Amino acid sequence: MGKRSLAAIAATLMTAAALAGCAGDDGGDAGGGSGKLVLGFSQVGAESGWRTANTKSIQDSAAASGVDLKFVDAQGKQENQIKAIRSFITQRVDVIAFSPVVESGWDTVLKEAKDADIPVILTDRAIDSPDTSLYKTFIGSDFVLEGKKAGEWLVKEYEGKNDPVNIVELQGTPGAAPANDRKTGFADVIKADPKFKVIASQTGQFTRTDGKQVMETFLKAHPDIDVLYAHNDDMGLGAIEAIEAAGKKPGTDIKIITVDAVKDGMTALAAGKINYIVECSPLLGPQLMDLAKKVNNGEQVEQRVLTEETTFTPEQAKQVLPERKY
Ligand code: GYE
Repeated sequence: MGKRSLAAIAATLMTAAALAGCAGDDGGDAGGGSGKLVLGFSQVGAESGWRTANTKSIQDSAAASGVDLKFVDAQGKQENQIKAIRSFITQRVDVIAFSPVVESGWDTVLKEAKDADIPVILTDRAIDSPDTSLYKTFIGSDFVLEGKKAGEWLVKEYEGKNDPVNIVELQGTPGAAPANDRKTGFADVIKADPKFKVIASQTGQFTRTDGKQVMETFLKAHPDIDVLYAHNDDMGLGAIEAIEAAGKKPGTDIKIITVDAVKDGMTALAAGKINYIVECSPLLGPQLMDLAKKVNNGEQVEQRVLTEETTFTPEQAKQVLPERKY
């Protein structure tokens, strides 16, 4: 076949692909024929201030960018997320995005989405499947790095001191990427100095209620806690209530490090009740809409899209609090 006819075939194919892309769906009717991109999104739940801000960001950006968002709240249950993904496949949405409650157990349902030719975007949390063809891209934070930043602050804070430092840890939801990774990153940094001892570590489910309850049991069992490392602000805030109820001063008697930097956390930081916060941005909406449009058009996207984050001391929290939106 000559070069010219090959080029002609290629051009025809490209036009066909472009037309399919412009239509915004591949013959399905999930959008009710509106021509809008239909995005099925399965959210973890409403466990924290971070999650509330993340949901708002996704809903607001969908509205602003003309995306028809089918939003389903999994109420913290993987089985609900699997059900939601299956229903998105049946509805033939254009793109599926979800924030996996836990890291494992996704291969079967994601193969179903792949067989149905519906691209999947992992949002905020990763999965542990080695088969990266099951999703187009993963947008979110580097949770190991967040744990490391928490550990680095601690190492600096106790520099030059030799007494043992008794640490208690409130972990996130068992099996969730941010719980696994924030634990690993922190442990990696503090293991360099044997004076740092994690004397208790338990899940507080990323919620205020559980954070408070678990901290109460920690306080009863260990009269000598120096530091609390909580995998998110909400658990730290719950723990502050328990510490105060036990007659101790949070931030002074017990130093506190958390992750997220939502408004309530930043307020406690500015007040000196938390000593350091590692930021994790929930504002993933605009980038998610952009990626959804690109994958729907068959454009190449990066396998990993990282969000940019910083850290906050009480002084820095005071400065940024007035403009903090979430
Ligand atoms: O840090 C926590 C939330 O997955 C990054 O989930 C998210 C975490 C966040 O419940 O507050």
